[in-house]
Order: sequence, then structure tokens, then C-alpha cells
Amino acid sequence: MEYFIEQALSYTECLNKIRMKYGDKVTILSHKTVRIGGFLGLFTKEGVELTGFSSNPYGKGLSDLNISGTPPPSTDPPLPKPAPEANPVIHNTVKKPANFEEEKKKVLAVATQQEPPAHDPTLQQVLSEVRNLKERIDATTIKNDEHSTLKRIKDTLILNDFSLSYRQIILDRVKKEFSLDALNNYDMVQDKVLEWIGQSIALYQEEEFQKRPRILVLVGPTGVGKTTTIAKLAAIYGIGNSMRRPVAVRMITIDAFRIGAKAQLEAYSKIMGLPVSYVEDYDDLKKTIAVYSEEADMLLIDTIGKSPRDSAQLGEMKQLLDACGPSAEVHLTMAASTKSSDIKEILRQFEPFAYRSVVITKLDETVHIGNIISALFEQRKSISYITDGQKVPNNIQSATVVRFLINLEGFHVNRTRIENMFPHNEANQIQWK
Ligand SMILES: Nc1nc2c(ncn2[C@@H]2O[C@H](COP(=O)(O)OP(=O)(O)OP(=O)(O)O)[C@@H](O)[C@H]2O)c(=O)[nH]1
Ligand SMILES: [Mg+2]
Repeated sequence: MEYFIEQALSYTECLNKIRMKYGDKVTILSHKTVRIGGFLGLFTKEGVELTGFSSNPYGKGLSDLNISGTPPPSTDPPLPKPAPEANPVIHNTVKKPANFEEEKKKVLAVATQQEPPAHDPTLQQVLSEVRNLKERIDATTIKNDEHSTLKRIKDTLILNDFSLSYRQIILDRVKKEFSLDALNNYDMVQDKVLEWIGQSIALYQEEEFQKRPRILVLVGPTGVGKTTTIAKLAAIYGIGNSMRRPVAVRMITIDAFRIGAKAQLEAYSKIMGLPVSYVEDYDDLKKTIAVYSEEADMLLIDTIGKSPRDSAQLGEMKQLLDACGPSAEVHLTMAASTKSSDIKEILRQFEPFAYRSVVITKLDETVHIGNIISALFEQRKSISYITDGQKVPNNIQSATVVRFLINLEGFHVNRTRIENMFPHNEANQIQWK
């Protein structure tokens, strides 16, 4: 008798694999759904794992036994029973060993968990293995589907709009890292889950002023808050605050045609006393940057909102922005309330701008930020700034992990703990204080 655990993408494929390896006389003890393949837990596929043993070659009919009593999935054909003997005469000529009936009884005893003769150490060992296997399978099954902590964590992740694949990664990790006993401590598990979510949030490392002037460009879909964010950044860097001395800031916009767009930035420029320029094309932008480079530490460039579906317009704007040169920091601006299905599309369509990071705006308009966290994690994008209101310049700050974690719904957040776990560098923080 030989035990096996095999995996494949479907029940049938797994069964065929087992038959190839162990022949037809196999008994399936259990089956379960598992994640197969992938890289670092990502891109795994759903598959099937079958556990069982190949039976004694003399034990005709053993393959009909199903110790665990677990039925195969309804979509897959059940393990077929052996075909009726085409030629019983030939079958009957196969010579059985002298002790065939005795051996068969022993194996059946193991399979049905009756006690085998106490003096038979081999069978005692086999029995103990079968029991161990069964216990492990039972434990896994309970962990997989039943435990209330897993259900609560799953529901909380759904409540926050985390994507299916992100939820799967978290839940698989909980199953892997917590024993059945430890799962009973919900608070401990949710603390760990918060920690993992925190670790999945990548923050942009501000370049500060290694190169002068620092050129920061905001691109993104229409109406997400690019111009308002440019004004907020201009105020914090240009006027300075208790934490940061002011630097020479200039604003440039390529959004000079739309009614109201020019007036919007002009109004901020007047209030803050910071110059703004309008440019129409590549040459214009190149010249303006050259002039400002003589006098400014930082150039903030506002762009026209573009639909991610309009590739032609995006292409034109990309050509124009090439005038900023390769050292310009392009940031994609995206509203926290963006629909999950749109987030990926936006991240992808703006990829030609080689944006370095993402500014999340309108955090005040939603409590469901799992979709943003999942998508940025899956696309390996970092977050630079977050904005959470219309007030200029108050409602902006550098992104911190803590800010995202305290925004999550349904988790009990121990702020001191997460602040210790994810400290942020005060010196690099921008915030209106
Ligand atoms: N609630 C909230 N509203 C914001 C935030 N940032 C900007 N807004 C508002 O969003 C609206 C659009 O802001 P804009 O800055 O004009 O957006 P934009 O991306 O420049 O828009 P286009 O140039 O038309 O593409 C305005 O009413 C802003 O006051 C924010 O963080 N929270
Ligand atoms: Mg604008």
C-alpha cells in the first residue's frame, strides 16, 4: 500500500495523474480545493488535491472504498468502479497467494478503521498513519471553511472592498501561519492581518531637492483634483510651515484653454503670491522650464485631465510632457472613490507617462479603500501624497501607512502599535501645520 497526495487543475486531471503513477487500484481518501502554482503567492490558480492510497494488488474491489466518505465534486465524474470482467475465466486463472483472504481482511480492517490484530506491528503502523492523515485532513477542512475568525476576517476584507486575489493571499496566509488553536484568538489574528496590509502599502520616497529644480508633474483622469493638489503642494513648499522652510516654487499649467481652468490656478497663484505660467506646446514648455530653472527650486506642472480611454490625447500630452526631461517626477492622480474595475484601467493607460508614484485624492469621500490598496499592491505602485478635502492647503499630507490603516472599516486598530510598526520620517512629511 502506498500513500499519495497529488494536485492538478481539475479533479479529472488529478485522477488521471494518479492512475498514471499508481495504476487503477487506488482509493481516494479525500479531496480539497487548493491554490496551485503562481509566484510569491500571486497569480495562483484554483486546483484540486487528492489524498489516498494505491491498494494491495490482490485486494480486488478496494478501490470502491472511500474511508473519508467525502464525495467527489459534482462537476467531476466519480471515481469509476472497475469495469465488469470481460473474461472471468482468464481472471480466475490469476493465482492468488495462499494467504490472500487473510491479507484482504487486514487491509480492509485498516481501511475501515477496525482494530487489526495487535501483534501485527506493520498494520499497527499503517493504521496510525491513516489516522494521522485523517486528523490532518479534518483539521485543514475546519480551518479552511469553518473557523469563525476566518469568516470574520474575510467579511471585513470584503467590507473594505479588497480584491478577491488580495483577500485570497491574506486568508491563505492566515491558514498557513495560525494553528487551529491560535485562530481562536481573533484579536491576535486581526492585528497580524492589519500588519500584513500595512506591509503591502508601498510609500514613495520623496526625492526632495537632490536635483534643482525638482520638477513634479501631476497627470490623471478628469476631475480627480490635480489642480487643487498642485495648489496645495505649492502652498506647503512655497509658503513653508513650522516644519519646513519655504523654497522658490513656480507653477506651470498646460491647461490654459478650458474655461475656468486658467482662472482656477490664477486665483490660487494670487492668494499665495506664487507665479504661474501657461504653456501650449512642447517648445513653450521647454522654454518656460529653462527660464524658471534659473530662479526656482521646484516646478509644479498641472496637466489637462484625460480620459484613460482616449489613447490619442494621452499620446499627445505625453509628447508635450517629454519637454520636462527624464528627471521630472510624474505622479498619477487618482481619486480614492474610483471603482475597482476602473483603477486597473487607469493605472495601465497612464503607464506610458512612466509615473513614479500615485497621489490618492478625495480620501474623505470614501471609507472603502481596499480596492485602491489591492490594485496598487498588485501593480507594484507606491503612494506619494494623499488629499482628504477641498481646503487649500490644509487637506494634503505625505502618504503614511498609518493613515490608510486607520481608514479601514471593521478592524480594531491599535494606533500606538501600528505607529511603532510603521514609523514615518517627520522630516520628510508634508502637512499644513
Ligand atoms: N472632497 C474632496 N474634494 C476634492 C479633493 N481634491 C479636490 N477636490 C475637489 O474636486 C473637484 C475637482 O478638482 P480639480 O482640482 O479641479 O480637479 P482636476 O483634476 O484638476 O480636474 P480637471 O482639470 O478638470 O481634470 C473640485 O471641486 C475640488 O475642490 C479632495 O481631496 N477631497
Ligand atoms: Mg485641473
